[in-house]
Amino acid sequence: MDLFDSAATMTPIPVEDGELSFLAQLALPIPNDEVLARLIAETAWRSDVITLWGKRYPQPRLTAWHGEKTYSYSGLTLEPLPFTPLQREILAAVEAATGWRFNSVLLNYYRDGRDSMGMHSDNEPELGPEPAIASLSFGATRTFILQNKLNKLRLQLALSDGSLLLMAGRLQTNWSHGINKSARLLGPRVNLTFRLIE
Ligand SMILES: O=C(O)CCC(=O)C(=O)O
Repeated sequence: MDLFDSAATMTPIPVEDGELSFLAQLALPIPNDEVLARLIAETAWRSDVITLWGKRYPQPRLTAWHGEKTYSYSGLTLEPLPFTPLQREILAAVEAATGWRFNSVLLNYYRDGRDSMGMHSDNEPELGPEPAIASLSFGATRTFILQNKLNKLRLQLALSDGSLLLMAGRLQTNWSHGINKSARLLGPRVNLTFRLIE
């Protein structure tokens, strides 16, 4: 892989009370469609039930947790599977592009437009007060919604195949984010959020 390509710079997106930056296409040594097909086929996908405000709901997507540390959210405790060789290659490119180090990844598999992720913040204590979270997407473009917790301002970002979004600073304290269901006929999408668990 060309080192210069992997260090392509992230472009800041100005937001109040947080940090966001974006790279339209992360350079990887493997084509995006091959990465998507391998992630779908080779991942041990889980279909979990989460607890929100005391009620239990099936998650409207499949997930997997890999890396070095245990992670707990919404009443779930995820024991990590080791990074796969493919995930390690992707991790190296994400670390080079963002300048941050990560030790864990949450994979989300949106099988079609009916799969989604509710509005939430990644603010669990083990992420620390100002976590850097790198979100890499493959497959169908989905709309990422951000909402400011104080003034309710909403932003929308199209997360297309190969795009990398970095959330940092006070973003998780001051904003929530999610992916709505879509009525459109959409193909599969896999999103990887790389995190550093303390
Ligand atoms: O699929 C996405 O782009 C969102 C992922 C996300 O919000 C998360 O993993 O916390």
